[in-house]
Amino acid sequence: MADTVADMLIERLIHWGVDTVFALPGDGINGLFEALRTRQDRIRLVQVRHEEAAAFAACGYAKFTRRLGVCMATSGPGGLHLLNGLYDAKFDGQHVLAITGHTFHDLIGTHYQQDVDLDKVFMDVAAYSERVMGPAHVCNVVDQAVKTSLARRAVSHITIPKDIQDWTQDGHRSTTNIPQHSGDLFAEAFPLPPPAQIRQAADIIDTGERVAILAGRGCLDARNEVLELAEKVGGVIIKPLLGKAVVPDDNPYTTGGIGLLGTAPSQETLEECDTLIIAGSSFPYIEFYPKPGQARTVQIDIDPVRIGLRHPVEVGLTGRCSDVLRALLPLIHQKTDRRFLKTAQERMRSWNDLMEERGTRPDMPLKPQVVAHELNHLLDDDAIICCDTGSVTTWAARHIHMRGTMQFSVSGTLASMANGLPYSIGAAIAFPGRQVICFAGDGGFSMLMGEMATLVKYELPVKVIVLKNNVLGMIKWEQMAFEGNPQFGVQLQPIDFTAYARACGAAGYTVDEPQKVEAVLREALAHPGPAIVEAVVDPNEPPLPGKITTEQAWQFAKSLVRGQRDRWDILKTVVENKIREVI
Ligand SMILES: Cc1ncc(C[n+]2csc(CCOP(=O)(O)OP(=O)(O)O)c2C)c(N)n1
Ligand SMILES: [Mg+2]
Repeated sequence: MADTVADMLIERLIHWGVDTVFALPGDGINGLFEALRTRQDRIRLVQVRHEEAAAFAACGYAKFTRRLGVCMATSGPGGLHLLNGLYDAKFDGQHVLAITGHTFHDLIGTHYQQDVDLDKVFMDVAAYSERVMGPAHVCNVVDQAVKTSLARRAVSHITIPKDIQDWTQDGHRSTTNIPQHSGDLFAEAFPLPPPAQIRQAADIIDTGERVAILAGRGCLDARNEVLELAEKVGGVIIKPLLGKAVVPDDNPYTTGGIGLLGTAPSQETLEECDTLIIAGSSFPYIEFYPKPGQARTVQIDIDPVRIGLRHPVEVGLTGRCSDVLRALLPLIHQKTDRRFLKTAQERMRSWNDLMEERGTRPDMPLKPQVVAHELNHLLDDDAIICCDTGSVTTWAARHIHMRGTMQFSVSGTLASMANGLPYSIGAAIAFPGRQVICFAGDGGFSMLMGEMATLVKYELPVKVIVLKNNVLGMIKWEQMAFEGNPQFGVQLQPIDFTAYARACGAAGYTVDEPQKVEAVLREALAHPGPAIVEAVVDPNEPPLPGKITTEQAWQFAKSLVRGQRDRWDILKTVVENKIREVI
């Protein structure tokens, strides 16, 4: 039988090295599914329960493997469901290809069923979005979509009307569309700034006395170069969350994270530096950068558009962080003054003591930090941590420490809930044998919890740690500490996640006592299949910033006065936290 458009598309993807597609079927993509069915030995379908999870899984897969992530959804609602996961990929600069179906080519625009022009809908999220018009078109479009995604670290989208997927005849090839003219070669760009610019950057760094290095996700493959830079300049490495795995957390040159969920020493380092090197980061929270004028700044980024995005920059170096740093390092003089670094290290010692104290609290109700802290000790040196969005992110950011070849990700710039579980599907599919952890709140987890069945179906031994506080905790604290309002609309109807895990065919564990956390986690981690650990934690534990501002304290007090219903419990928890910090 002659190849169909769908066959040609899947063949071309295989040609490009794609071996996994995250998808959920529908009548708009039955042609494509048939092409997948007949090529199961070369390309794997991972069937999810919700298309949003397919897109998140593709994004997680791309983040952890650096390969193209591919997801597929049917026409209309299926494609629309992909959107949030695709925006996550767009925002965090991940190469993801989405393939969708459309209604019959000759009924488009007639209010026919599922007649959504997804190529138009996806125009904002995708750097490339095209509708395949026939057999002679498909190869050209696939090649451009793949190349655009890889080159721009972006989302691409291809939609194909359902009947066209089955077409085999090529009666309408235009004469100029010479068969096989489109090439499947991706020639990656390796830009390097001109030597004079690198020299200029080196001079700025040389004159600095207090150097801070903000090392983001663009440095994930530049650990040695970043460490060498820090060593040479006696600098302090600060890691925005997407760059958490750039250097291990116990490295003496780093003060860990930054932002509301970061450490106080990182914030103080940025407040006091006279020179800032932003490397591969678009860390969004502008208020945490040095005040404009305070520090001379050099920025390295693969995307020139990002230079000077958040902070005024004196010299911008466009290129990969590893390449640019390798060119820059020989020009930088070794500094002998270690005072700035030493101060940061001393602060880090007390910060770590504080975290140790917070993470080992014997109090009831169980503190969420205790769960993250205990988990940290039990993780493999190559574990992959997929963190969801909420106050859980704070606990993971502060208590889960990177070491060895561990990888860590969150929905960074989109900061979407529900990414954690699908990311872990992408990670576990890509790395069988590696420990994969999903660390989520009860709100984020319940959004896409149907994907537990996906873990079971594909025997993915992901361990899902759900911090159950029966509240959209992060928002509760925002309402109080940023707005000065009593909490509203944040309470969650409790779910028995352990019973749910078992209902899906996974193992379920529950823990609500600090003394039992280690044993329960140990047992769960040793379980050969997927499992949920439901940790019932204190809903009144605030994810306070490393350094609380007077404005936040004031708003917080105001919300309590205005009728916050757990005010006494909250006050008690906050006051206890503060007292512990002082003692
Ligand atoms: C898709 C989506 N909806 C809403 C939000 C706003 N939001 C951020 S964190 C959060 C609460 C998360 O609650 P939960 O998962 O229970 O974690 P917790 O904060 O309680 O630890 C909400 C609603 C978001 N970031 N993403
Ligand atoms: Mg919660």
